Amino acid sequence: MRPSLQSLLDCAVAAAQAAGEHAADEAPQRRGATVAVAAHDVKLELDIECQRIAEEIIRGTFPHHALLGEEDSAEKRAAAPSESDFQWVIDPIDGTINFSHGLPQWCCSIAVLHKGVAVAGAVFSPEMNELYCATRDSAATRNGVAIRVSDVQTLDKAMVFTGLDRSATPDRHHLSLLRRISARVQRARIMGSAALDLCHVACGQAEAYFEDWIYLWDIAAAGLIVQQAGGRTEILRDRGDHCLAFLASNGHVHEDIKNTLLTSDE
Ligand code: LIP
Repeated sequence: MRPSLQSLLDCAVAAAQAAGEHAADEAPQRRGATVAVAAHDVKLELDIECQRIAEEIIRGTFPHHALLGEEDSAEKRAAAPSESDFQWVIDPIDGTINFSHGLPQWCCSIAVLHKGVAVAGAVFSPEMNELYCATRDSAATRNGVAIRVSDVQTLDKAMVFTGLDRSATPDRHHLSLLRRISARVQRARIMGSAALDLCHVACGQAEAYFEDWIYLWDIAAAGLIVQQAGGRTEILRDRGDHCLAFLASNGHVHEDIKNTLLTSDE
């Protein structure tokens, strides 16, 4: 029997809260056990611990569902796909570098997809004391209160979140995207957590989020939350291995921000 959306959401919330609270409890070790995986990026052993906590809760309720997590090994990624129509997508600590430096802008993000479409999601930010939720057939909420995207209609009044341009090359700076967006919008910001950036769009605190070379686990739950808050999301490019160019907005500024992104100035 197909589980109800509410039962899926309840499990996502329980898993996100357990993993997030574990990370918060272990915060004194936040600078420990970091592995530099790339320029400007780190991995924490705590990421792996938190993913395992979330997976245990999910498996305890839905033992036959598929699991995809940011910390999965290459072998697990290469394993034969599950036969289940349901796939859980886990980012145990989104905003890892913020977390490792003691900044509160980090969260645990958990979504569940049915046949590839997000149907329930939870984003839990322990140090900001915020829980964002949505299912495919319910309004998005923050701490149980319905949230909605803003009515801002034009880019010159828009706050836009983005990240470092990971496609940077020797002749294309990490901040080229920020420069391009900044020229057109009221303010552009790099806050370091895609999931929380998207939740700020869902709450009407910002009008758009865009990032290239971002992963499915960073945006799956919060992308659904934006949709259920009346916003719009779009995969501008699928780069393979769950890596995307992803845009979300309040809907009103979507085409303008998309044109800004697709119009190269280099
Ligand atoms: C982070 C994203 C952020 C991006 C960072 C990093 P992580 O996810 O949330 O938007 O700019 O490079 O990918 O690695 O902290 O889960």
